Amino acid sequence: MKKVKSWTLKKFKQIKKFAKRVVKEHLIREYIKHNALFCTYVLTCVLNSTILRFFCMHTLENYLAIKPIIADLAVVTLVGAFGYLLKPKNRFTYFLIANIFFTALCMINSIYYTFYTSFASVSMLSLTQYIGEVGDAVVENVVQIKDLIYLIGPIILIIVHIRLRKMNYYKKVESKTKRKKKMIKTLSGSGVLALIFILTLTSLDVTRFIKQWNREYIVMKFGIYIYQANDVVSSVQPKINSLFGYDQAKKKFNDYFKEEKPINTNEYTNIFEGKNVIVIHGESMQTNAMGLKFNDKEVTPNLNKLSSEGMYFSNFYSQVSVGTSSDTELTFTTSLMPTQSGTAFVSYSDREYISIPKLLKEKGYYCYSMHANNADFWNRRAMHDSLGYNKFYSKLDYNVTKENTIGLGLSDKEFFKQSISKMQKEAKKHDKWYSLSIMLTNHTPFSEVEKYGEFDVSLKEGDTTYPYMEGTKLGNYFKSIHYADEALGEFINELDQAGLLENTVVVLYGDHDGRLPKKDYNRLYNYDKENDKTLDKEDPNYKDYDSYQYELGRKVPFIIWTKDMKGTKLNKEHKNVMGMYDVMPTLGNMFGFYNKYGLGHDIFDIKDNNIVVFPNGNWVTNKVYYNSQKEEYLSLTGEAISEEEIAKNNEYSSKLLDISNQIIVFNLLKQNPKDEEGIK
Ligand code: GP9
Ligand code: MN
Repeated sequence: MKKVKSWTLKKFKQIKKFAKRVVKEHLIREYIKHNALFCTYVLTCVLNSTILRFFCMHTLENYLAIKPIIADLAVVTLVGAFGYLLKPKNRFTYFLIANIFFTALCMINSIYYTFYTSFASVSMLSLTQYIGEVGDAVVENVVQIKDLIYLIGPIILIIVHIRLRKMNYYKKVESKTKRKKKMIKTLSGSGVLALIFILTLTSLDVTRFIKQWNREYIVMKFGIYIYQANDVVSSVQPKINSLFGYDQAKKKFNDYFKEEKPINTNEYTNIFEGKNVIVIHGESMQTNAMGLKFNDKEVTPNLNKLSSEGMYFSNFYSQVSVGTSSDTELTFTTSLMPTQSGTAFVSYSDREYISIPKLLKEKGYYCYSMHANNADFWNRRAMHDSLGYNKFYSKLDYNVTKENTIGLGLSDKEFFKQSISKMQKEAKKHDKWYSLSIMLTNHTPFSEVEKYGEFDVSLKEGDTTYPYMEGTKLGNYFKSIHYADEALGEFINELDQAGLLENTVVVLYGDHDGRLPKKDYNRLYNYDKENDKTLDKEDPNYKDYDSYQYELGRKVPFIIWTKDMKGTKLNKEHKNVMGMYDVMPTLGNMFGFYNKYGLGHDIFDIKDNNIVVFPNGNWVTNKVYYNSQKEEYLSLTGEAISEEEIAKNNEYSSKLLDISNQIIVFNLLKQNPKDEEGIK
């Protein structure tokens, strides 16, 4: 301990001494003087990336951000360091090439941002037809004067170079060892900058960096250069994953789908054939909010109304992995599971998918999606195309202002309002149509409480008010979902007024749970109003909300509703366990389409024999919830569960997850004419 202390002290003294020298001997001035070209190169590259952020993201947080500047400095110095290996007279060419490269990155991203309000990705290069479209548009309308400002980098570098040449700066002779030393010193400087940068990162920064889906966030925190390097890695990774093991994967795939599944008919077969479809993607909508009331007011009156008037699947789970919203979209639309690494939307958008829109298109439908966020969030621009939507209305198609924004973007109420006219337009043009509306406001962290409108989550008894859920994250979630529910209610009314519900089926799902703290649920279910705390575990009224309750509480609503369903034989609650991957087969039976390679089941076919597999290997049936990490389970009926049943379901789950992953990674649904055993 003593040794460490004296070492630290010694180092500290050394740093202090060095700092004094830097000031006294004007070391910085000296360094710049002797490394003028390198310094110009570094500064102009960092200046360009800062200008890019300045033009693209107009937030105060961004203007004041120091993190991306440190990150850019680290990258640019790292690349520049190798220039020192060259003789002084050759260095200019090296720095100029590097500078032009970084300038080009900034320019491309600047142009891309003007067009798409997001940053460019190399994975887009594979979407050639799309590049063609973009290419024309770019030349015609998008290149603006501001995109040329980045040329200032190379221009300054050239001017400095000419001046230095006049001053005989390049005449100096440097030995090989000296050049090597300079390079190592510069590399160390870059290393120190990288270390400082890494120390400033939060866990949110790291997870978002790995997922690479929120490009603006990454550029804002990591700078454009690291963003682009990360983009290259995540675009190349799926290609590497699919290089080895194709034959084995194909064999497994053929074995898995060898047996022809009988297509059973039931009382729901073709009941909605030919009807229009309005799918509503309910951001973070959880079933447990539906049953709740605060001071006699329902948290979600409109969801409750739809569920009581329609077909309500109350034991329904989403099956998401790290791709959250996008994973649900994938599973809903294709009956496949999220991929084991990366996300299908970001990494595998160029694969072949059999999807609801594609199958409906074969039946004459026009399919479109609407989401008022950046089209590149979750790579939707590319993926909605792969999933077969004819059109994707995104942020650029909506009027988004500061006033009508909540949280991540356009408020749900405004989104729905602005969507109606688009839907009317499409309905006029097409006989049969399928639309998807992706909601946004009810998104974690649920913190813009003042914008959600009044919804009281305290406990009122007579004249006394107890804080109860006020000020908790779960309490804020209830306020937020209440807002989203209100927006939903308004949407249904507006659809009705616009005549869009006449021959239409509304399909609504919660995309995943709200990722809310377990301790808040404990407070919700065990509130001790006397001392504003959670009841003691020993208290006889204490209901333990353990990790199983938490998992089971992650259910999301799934509702199929039509204007005239109330009171008919379709108007029913269905309690059999069901997952997002069962939606496609279930709707397929009702609308008359079929996907042989779907992994779920028609719920009216499989009934109480269903199993919902989660991407982490957990699974749930009507009888048991199994936790694959702990290798433990909870019987849901009180009945004992046999080891054989657990083993059988485990085998089923791991096979299903494996096949699903391989279908996507190895692009096994792509029709290959040479492949006799392939899909026909
Ligand atoms: C992004 C929105 C939210 O556009 O759909 O995605 P999530 O964070 O829920 O995956
Ligand atoms: Mn979501």
